[in-house]
Amino acid sequence: MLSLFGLVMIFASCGDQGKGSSNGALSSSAAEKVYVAPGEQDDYYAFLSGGYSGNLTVYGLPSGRMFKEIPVFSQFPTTGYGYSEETKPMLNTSFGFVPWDDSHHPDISQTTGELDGRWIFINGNNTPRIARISLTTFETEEIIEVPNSAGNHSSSFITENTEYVVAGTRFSVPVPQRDMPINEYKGNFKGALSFISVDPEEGRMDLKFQLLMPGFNYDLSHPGRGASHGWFFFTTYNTEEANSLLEVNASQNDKDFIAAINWKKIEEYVNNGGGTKMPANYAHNVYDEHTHSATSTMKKEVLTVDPTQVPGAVYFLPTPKSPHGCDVDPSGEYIIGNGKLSADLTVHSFTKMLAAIEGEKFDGEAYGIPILKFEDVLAGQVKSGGLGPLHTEFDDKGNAYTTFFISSEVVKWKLGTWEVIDRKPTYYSVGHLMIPGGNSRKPFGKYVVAMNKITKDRYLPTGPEMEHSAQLYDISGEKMELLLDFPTHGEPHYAAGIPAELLAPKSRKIYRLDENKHEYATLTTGDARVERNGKEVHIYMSTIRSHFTPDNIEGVKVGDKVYFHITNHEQDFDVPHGFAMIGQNTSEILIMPGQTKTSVWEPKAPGVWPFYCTDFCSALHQEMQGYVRVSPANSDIDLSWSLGGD
Ligand code: K7E
Ligand code: CUA
Repeated sequence: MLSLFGLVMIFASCGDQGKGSSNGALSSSAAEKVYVAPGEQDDYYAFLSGGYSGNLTVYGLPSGRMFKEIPVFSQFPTTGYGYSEETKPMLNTSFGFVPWDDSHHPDISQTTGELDGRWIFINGNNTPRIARISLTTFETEEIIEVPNSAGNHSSSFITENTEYVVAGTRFSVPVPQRDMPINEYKGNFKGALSFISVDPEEGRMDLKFQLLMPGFNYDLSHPGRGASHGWFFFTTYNTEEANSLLEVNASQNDKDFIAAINWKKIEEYVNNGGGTKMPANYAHNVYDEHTHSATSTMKKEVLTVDPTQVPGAVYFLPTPKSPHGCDVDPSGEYIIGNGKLSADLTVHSFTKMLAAIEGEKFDGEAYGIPILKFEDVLAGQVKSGGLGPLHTEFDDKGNAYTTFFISSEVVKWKLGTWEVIDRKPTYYSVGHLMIPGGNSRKPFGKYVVAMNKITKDRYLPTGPEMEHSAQLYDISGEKMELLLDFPTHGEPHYAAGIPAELLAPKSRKIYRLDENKHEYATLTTGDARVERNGKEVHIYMSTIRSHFTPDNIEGVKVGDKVYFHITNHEQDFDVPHGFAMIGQNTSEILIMPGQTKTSVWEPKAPGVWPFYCTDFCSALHQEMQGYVRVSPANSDIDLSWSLGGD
C-alpha cells in the first residue's frame, strides 16, 4: 500500500490533475449518470479487445456491464468455437491449427467516414491475422492470415469507406523468410504493410497488395479522412534497425518517422499491372451463415510493391521520441504522433505535408524514400505537462484526449490552439482510450473510456493478478468527470464504441431452420438417423425442449469416430441447446436456434455412456439427456437408434 501511495503522489505532483475533482464515483450525480435501472438498456455498445485472451468483449455504456465475449482467435468452450468441426477451420494457419492470439485493435466499418455498424475488424498480433466479425450475429465470419508479417500490430484499421483494412508489421523480418544471421538485420529485413480489400456487399477480405518498407518497427496506424482520405499514416520506431537490447539501441535517434502512404496511388499502380507477385502461403478462413460451417483455403501468392517504384506514394515525417500512437482527427487535417519518451505531442498538418511534397523540400531520404522537414510539416506541439503519451482520441467539439502512461492521466487539449484544457488521473497507467466514433469523421463525444494496465487497489484482491480496469468519464462538459470503474477481461488495448440504436435493432434473433444449408442438418425429426461409413459414425440428431432425437443409440464400437451433427429446431430468440459427451477430448457445444453444429467423440472403452444438454433450456432441462452403447471393436451389433422406445 505504501509504494502505491507513493505512486499516486508522484502522479499528482506532475500536474494539476485531481484538483477539486471527486476521487471516484462518490457523488450521487455521478452514480445517476451510470445507473441503468433494471429492465433499461445502455446507450452505447463498447467492444474491447481481449489482448492475450485473443477475443473481443462487448460492454454497455454507461453501465460498464459486460454482455458477451465473442471468440475470435481463441478456442472458446463456452460456445464450442474452435472445438466444433464447423469452426475448427477458422483457426487454421500456415503454421497449422493456432488456437490463440493476442488481439489489440478493434475497428468498426465505416461509410463516408461514419460508423455503419456492419462489421468489426480486429488483429491477431502473434500469428499475423485479421478477423471480421458480423455485428448482426456477433460471430467471427472471416479470418485472413497476413504473410511476410510478424507482430501484426499497426492493425486492423479501416479506410473511411471500408475499402481496406490495413495490417502493418511490428517486427521487420527477412522477406521471404530465410536462414540468415540475426545481426545482418540492418538493411536486409523488411517491414510489410498489407492492404486487405473488403467487399462492399459481403465484407469478404482479400490481400490486395503488400508494401515492402524499410526494416523499421511499424507500431500503429490510422487512416486519413476527409481531405486526407486516400492516405494512411503509420508510426515507426527502431529506425536505428537494432536487433538487440532495443530499449537502449532503438532510442538513439532523436526522431523516428511517421510514414505517410498514398494508398490510392499504389492502388492505381497495382491496378495498372504494377507490383511483383511473390510465392506465399497463408490461410483464408470463411464462415458461412447458411451452412453454419467454415472453410479454410491456403493462398499461394501475394502481390508486393517496392515503395521506391511508385514515386510520390510514400514519405517520412520526422516525429520525436519513438512514437507509439498515430491518430488522425475527425477533419483529417491533423496527424498526431504520441512520442512515448517525450512530454510533448507532435501534431503534423496534412495541408503542410502536401505543400512540402509539392515544393520537394526534402531532408534527405531513407532507403530511397523522401524525408520531409520536421518544421515544414509541423502544425503544432502540445505542451502537455504529462509523461509518456500513448494514444489520442477526439470528440465532436474540436477537442483531443491523450493518454499518458507514465504520469497516468488523460489530458484534454484543443485542436488548433494546442492548449491544455483539463486533465484527470487514471487508476493506473492508462494505455488506449476510446470515444465512440472517436476514430471517424463523426465522434459521439459523451463518454471516454480509459483502459488501464494496472489495477492494484481498485478492486478486491484476487491473488497476484487482477483483471485490468477501465474507467468511464463524462466528457460532455468543459471538464472531464470520472463516473465509474469497471473490470475488463484479458488485456483490452484499444476499443470501439457505437450508439446502441445503430446496432440493437438489427441484431439477429434466430437462424431460420428453412434456410439451414448444413451438409449434415436434420431438418425434421423424421430425418434423425445414424449412419456408418467404415469407422465413422454420423449421428443426425435434432433438439427441441426438452429432448434429443434420438436419445438411445447402439452399435457404436471402440475405435469408431463418432460425429454428433446436432440441429437445434427451436425458432425462439435466446433458446440454445448444448451438447456434451462424457470423456470427450473437446468442449461442449452450444447450438443456436436453427443452427447445426458437430461434436466429435472417439469412445475409448465399451460401456453405456451418457450425454446431456449443457444449457439450462427449460424446466425439464435436466431430463435432456441420452445414452450411447459402445461395444468392443469386433462386436457385430448393428446400429440402432430410438426415442421414447420407438
Ligand atoms: Cu498502445 Cu497494442 Cu495499441 Cu496496447 S497498443 S496500449
Ligand atoms: Cu436443452 Cu438444456
